[in-house]
Amino acid sequence: MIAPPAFPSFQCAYAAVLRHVTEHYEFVNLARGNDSHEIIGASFRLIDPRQRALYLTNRPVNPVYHYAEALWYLGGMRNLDLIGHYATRRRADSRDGTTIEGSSYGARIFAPRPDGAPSAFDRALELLRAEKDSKRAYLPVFEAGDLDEIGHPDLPCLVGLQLLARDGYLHMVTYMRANDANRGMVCDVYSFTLIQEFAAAQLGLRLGDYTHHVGSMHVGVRDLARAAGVLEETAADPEAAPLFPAPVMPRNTTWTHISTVLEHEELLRTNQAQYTPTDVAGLDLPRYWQQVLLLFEAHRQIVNCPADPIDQQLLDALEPGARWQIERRWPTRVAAGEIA
Ligand code: 5HM
Repeated sequence: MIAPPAFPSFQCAYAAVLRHVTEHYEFVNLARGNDSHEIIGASFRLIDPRQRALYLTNRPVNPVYHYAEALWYLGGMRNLDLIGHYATRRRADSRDGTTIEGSSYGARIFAPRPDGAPSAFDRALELLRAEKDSKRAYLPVFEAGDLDEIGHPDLPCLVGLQLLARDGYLHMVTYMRANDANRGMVCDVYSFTLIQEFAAAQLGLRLGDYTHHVGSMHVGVRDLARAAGVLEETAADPEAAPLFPAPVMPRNTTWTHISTVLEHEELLRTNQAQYTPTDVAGLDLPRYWQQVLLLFEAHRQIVNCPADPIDQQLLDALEPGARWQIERRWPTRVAAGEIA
């Protein structure tokens, strides 16, 4: 038995997966018109799951979407309102135009069950509090019923998450049936490691390792040029430390903080509120979560004030890593000459 290769950051793991799949793919997969280069069975481990962000010029990411997705999961939502606002492509996953059935993982993990029983997440935490060495704290996502309809537009790619408390650390293992290395994986690892960090805070444990196992790991043929750009950018130093330190979720983070962030997010999303950095600093939230609200405010400005650059005071109030990502993702929305 061999442990999966360990990486100091997701960025290193991401580049290694892209390199492996593009150079050593086993199959050309044509399922559902998404032609991809595929390997069967892929795993990696992150020794610092907080280092979940990419800082790559050739692969700009949307830091607002990252938090939106993680909060959508934590909120146990199926509804498109939040997720479809930050990524309109997610609307294509919906059949009825209002909900997402399969990839709304949060509804299967964090929402109370249909019979009113506590969520799988709450049960798993109870279990780990009762028997800290347990191997049973598994959060299932993929269900037998998901296979009932051939051609279903949105089947969960996540099979389940497992929490393992060992020696004061909370480790997590993710099991996925399929992962698009250049697209889904970037968001999945971000959200799942954030869920791990939240779970560790609830249990009063330190953040342990994150292990990611995938059945079909693939890179879309349409993304091969973009993957080549990432490999070129990371070739000189594949183990390079991330450009910025990772924000640390406070260990006193509670469900109340998550609800408060979601309430303010909705006000910003619907343009019912506009916040200055001073307004956000005055909210009863840890600085970590205030930073998340600053990102939602930046997005509010991007959507609602299309002719203006993002407010300079807001950019100045962002953590340097988030600011770097915003500047690369929306270079035309940053005042000329301001990109750091
Ligand atoms: O045909 P299939 O259902 O496997 O297509 C889903 C595609 O979205 C796959 O390429 C899968 O790897 C990717 N995906 C992902 O990587 C989808 C989701 C949503 O469930 C996800 N990660 N979270």
